[in-house]
Amino acid sequence: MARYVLITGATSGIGKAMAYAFADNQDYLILTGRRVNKLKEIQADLTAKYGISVHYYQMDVTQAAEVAAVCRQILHDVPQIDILINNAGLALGLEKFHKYEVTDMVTMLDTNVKGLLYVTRQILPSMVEKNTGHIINIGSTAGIYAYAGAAVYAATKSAVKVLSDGIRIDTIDTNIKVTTIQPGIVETDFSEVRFHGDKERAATVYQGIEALQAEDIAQSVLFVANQPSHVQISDMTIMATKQATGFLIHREK
Ligand code: NDP
Ligand code: 8X3
Repeated sequence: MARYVLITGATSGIGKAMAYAFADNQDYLILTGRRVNKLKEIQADLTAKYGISVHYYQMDVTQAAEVAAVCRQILHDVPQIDILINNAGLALGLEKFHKYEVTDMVTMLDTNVKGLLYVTRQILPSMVEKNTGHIINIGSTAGIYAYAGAAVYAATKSAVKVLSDGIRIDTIDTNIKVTTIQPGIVETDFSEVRFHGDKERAATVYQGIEALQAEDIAQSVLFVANQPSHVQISDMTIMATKQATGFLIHREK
């Protein structure tokens, strides 16, 4: 039976790839992000290709009041959210802590941690009420292994993992599942965003290594979401083959 899948940050990269993977699985989609033109394009394409129901909403996860209003609207427009994928996130900068732009640090916390809290706090009560649902949070290998110049990004992804664990404990007497997905290096717009639009510098991140692609993560998430009701995958870490920790990567010259 088709499920209603809400994805935050569905305009590009892993979020967009997940939209296509779940659409191919004949699930219904609720796509959110800030760039509404992208959401509109993706909705049109998915509807044409897969003939499924796709709703989209502009939603900046850093804005608590906006998140509350949009989530209320979503819960009014669709019967329920079966799967919530907290994917919206970013790194900004790669710099020693004592030199870091404070605004970049705060934006990462606001997006990766507070954004996840705002959305989940709005959606989870309806799952508890229906005694069913699955929350899938996109963490990172950075949440396991801190690396140079990324103390705050790593801390936000560590928080994602611990929040997932805490929510799993708080919903233990329900049929709700909670999963943290921890990808390693994935070739998306992530590095371009991190380096404030510097495409050349962003490209160097993926040189000499066959990085993961957004579709690889999407297929892993679909696998996690398609387990029988008694199977809860709590955590999944996915690295490139030539990657051993968050930042230990073997590059071919
Ligand atoms: P992209 O930059 O391609 O995608 C990021 C998505 O997050 C976009 O859709 C963007 O949408 C959305 N987003 C960012 N800020 C906000 C906001 N304030 N409100 C709503 N949406 C927002 O990168 P990825 O696909 O790689 O990143 C997706 C997730 O995966 C992130 O949480 C990232 O930390 C995580 N990750 C990425 C890895 C990688 O190597 N690429 C590895 C491990 C984890 P819009 O700008 O339209 O709002
Ligand atoms: C994003 C990938 O390389 O910054 O989480 O850990 S990395």
